[in-house]
Amino acid sequence: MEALVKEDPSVVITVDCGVTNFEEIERLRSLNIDVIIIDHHIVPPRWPNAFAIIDAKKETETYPFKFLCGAGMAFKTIQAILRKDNFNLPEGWEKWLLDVAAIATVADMVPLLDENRALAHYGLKVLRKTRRVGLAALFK
Ligand SMILES: [Mn+2]
Repeated sequence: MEALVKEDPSVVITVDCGVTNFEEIERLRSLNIDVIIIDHHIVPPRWPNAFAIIDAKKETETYPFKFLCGAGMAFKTIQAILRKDNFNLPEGWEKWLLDVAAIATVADMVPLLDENRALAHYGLKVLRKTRRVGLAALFK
């Protein structure tokens, strides 16, 4: 938290945490830092006062698949953003993020069904070609 605040960000995006981090989110708000929470944990009865909460388990959430891991949720968020503005990236560019989404899906032990199965399946294909040095070493 101290290292984060020193960076003087205007926005903080959490992945795989945040829905229960009331104290940290209040601190960031007090410093005029917007917080966007991307989480897959069950939203408690009282929600943190974040700028936005993206959580498949939120009661009002209509997205049909409820079991994405945090990185899976982040991947879906990136897909949604790219549908609004592709930032001049080639179509389908986001597939190169699937290696990370696949590792997170397996490591977070979410059920390997439906979209999670697709993320893991195609993510392993991307992992074979990954340019991330650490992941390539791990994959070997
Ligand atoms: Mn998780």
